[in-house]
Amino acid sequence: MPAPQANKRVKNKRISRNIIIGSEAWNLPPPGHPDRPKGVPEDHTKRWTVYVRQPEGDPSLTTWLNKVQFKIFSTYENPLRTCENPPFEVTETGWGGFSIDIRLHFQPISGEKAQYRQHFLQLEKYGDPSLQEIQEKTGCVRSEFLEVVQFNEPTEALFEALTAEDQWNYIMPQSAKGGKKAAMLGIGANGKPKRGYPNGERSAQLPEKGGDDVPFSQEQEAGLIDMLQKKMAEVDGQLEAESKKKEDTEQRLKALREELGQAAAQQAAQQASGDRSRRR
Ligand code: SLL
Repeated sequence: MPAPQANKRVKNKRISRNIIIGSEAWNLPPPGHPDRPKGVPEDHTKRWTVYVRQPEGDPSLTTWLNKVQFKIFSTYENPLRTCENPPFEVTETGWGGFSIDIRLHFQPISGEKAQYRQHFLQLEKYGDPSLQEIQEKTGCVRSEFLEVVQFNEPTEALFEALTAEDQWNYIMPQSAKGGKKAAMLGIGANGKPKRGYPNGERSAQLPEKGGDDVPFSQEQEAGLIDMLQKKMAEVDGQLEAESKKKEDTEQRLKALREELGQAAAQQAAQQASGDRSRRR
């Protein structure tokens, strides 16, 4: 197989990744308080952090995310803050909230241009009374949003990276990974179920054949489709039989109605002739 390219796109594929963009703000001890950090301007009442991270348990975002820039309020020193590595976050102190421009720079293999997001740095309590009570008690105000980044027709190199197993390596300590039991359960070295082809080729497609360490396969999928088709044929048969029954019942009903109609007509005719004879 030729090496995956960063200039060739994989047609008709789209891969999405979720990220969380958020901020946390904490109350600072007032000026003069022994716990107040040194060097913080007198008028600053909060310490805050703005961040971009992956939802817990999601594949690592560094596979596709190269760098994050946070453009904070212009009065701060060096307001364009750049994070080349995770954690992608900025911590500062201040007194007021403002809107932060966030620039997501993708890995060069993606061939994607930077994307922009915005996050309002919320410092004050918000939400319903019960939420505000928690914010009051913990002294922490958090505001988070789930964002989706979509890669339409990713480059071959990015597709390869986004379907690789090592994206979960950050979760499991080395000692807990792999092992015989894990292999039996179809667990890969990263502690996640094995995917792709047994020969190691990666794909979003199911492998052809199953095995001890391949829990899902095209073979198994075909078996399932076969079973479902048989069940569908069974249900079709039952439906046909029921339709036939319904038709028969309708026929009988029609015949009965006709019979009844004739009997009633006869009765009416007799009654009428009786009336006539009585009138004479
Ligand atoms: C606005 N919300 O958008 C206001 C501005 C700026 C807050 C809020 C301290 C900055 C620093 C700080 O918290 N500024 O020390 O440079 O107009």
